[in-house]
Amino acid sequence: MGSVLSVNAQRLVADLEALGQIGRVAAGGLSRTSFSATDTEARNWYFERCAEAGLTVVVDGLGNLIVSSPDVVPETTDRPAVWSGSHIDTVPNGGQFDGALGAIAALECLRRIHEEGIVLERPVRSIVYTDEEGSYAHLLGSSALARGYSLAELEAMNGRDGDRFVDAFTAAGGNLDAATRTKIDPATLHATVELHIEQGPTLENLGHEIGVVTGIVGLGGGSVTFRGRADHAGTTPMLGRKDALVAAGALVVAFPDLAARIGDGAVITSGVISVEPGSANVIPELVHVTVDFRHPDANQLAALEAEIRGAARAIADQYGVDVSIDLEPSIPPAPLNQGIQDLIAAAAAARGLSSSCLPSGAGHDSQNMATLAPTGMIFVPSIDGRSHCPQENTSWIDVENGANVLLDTLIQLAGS
Ligand code: HGY
Ligand code: MN
Ligand code: MN
Repeated sequence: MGSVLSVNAQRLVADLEALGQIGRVAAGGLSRTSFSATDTEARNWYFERCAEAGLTVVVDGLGNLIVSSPDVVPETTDRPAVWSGSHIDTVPNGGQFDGALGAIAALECLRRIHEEGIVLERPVRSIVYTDEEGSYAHLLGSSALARGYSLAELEAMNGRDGDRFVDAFTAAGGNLDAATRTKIDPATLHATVELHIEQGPTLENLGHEIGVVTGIVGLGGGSVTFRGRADHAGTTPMLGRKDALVAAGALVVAFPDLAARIGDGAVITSGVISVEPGSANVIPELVHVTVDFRHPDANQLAALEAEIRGAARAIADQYGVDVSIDLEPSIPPAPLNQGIQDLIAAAAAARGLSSSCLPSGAGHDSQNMATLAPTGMIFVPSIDGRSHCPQENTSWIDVENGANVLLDTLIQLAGS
């Protein structure tokens, strides 16, 4: 039973524990938002692990890290490669497994293939995708690989904190010209596989060890800005005010009803609201509301976006304020490759692990990679189904099982 090769679990756990200390904040979680000093620190830590293992790293124009084993048999070097990876940026005060698990497990798989001198039919590469958490744009790094960004798009991009992408990116050493030349040729990819925590309760509730992901939710987002009129909080009668925050509040309170109109699977969230001028005794003039919305069906995702746009305009009229709606192009839902799902399920069974098929309500770089090559995802259980918070946790045995199933799947995909 089991595969000829397994991960070095002790090293994998040690790496995840070490990475889990980079960006630790007083609130108990991790803050490694993209292009921040802690994100850069984590990347440098990752570079050191690659150097230690004798692996070579290429950094693309938007900071995606693409790691290869230098001793791939020459005639296979140029064959379409098998990619595996995830992200090491986090949400503010996030957890230590979201993204990190898949990024480090992929590195561990490449290390094991490299150090055992396993000769495969095509290269295996370990990837770290930039800004998966969308500090600047949902799944920024893998979107850059799949569709690329124009300079105008990058220059118009603002972060969740209101800062400009170009400023953060160049301050972190990025080159804007290179950032517009990231789109890859799908012919260079054979397949991609990502290991990730489930970030929900399904596997734990079922008591299953491995999740075979069937598809990934479609997602859209951006911001809605209401512009009212700053006035004195004490002398301005309630009737006739142009209060941008009352309008913004009306939009956020409407989210449950808007989602209910679309039905099951529709979710809408606002995680950041900024208010200007931001004084208790001034009627808010300018309010930015972030919007994150999702649905597993592309048409329903578009319908959900239309509901949000319609509600924002109607509320602006109702409260006598102006509104501007700035949403990114939505990222379509992605069905995942059935053949790779079968490989994952077989690898789990061969190791005596229970598995079940399930969709992903979280967005992942794999939904962009699925537009380029056959793509699969492996989930492991999240304790209490928690994620995007300091309580995010996964048992080390589930980490090891997930990484071994990933290794088996990669060897199957690269070996044949
Ligand atoms: O938001 C998401 O679903 C992912 O964690 N970026
Ligand atoms: Mn993630
Ligand atoms: Mn996340």
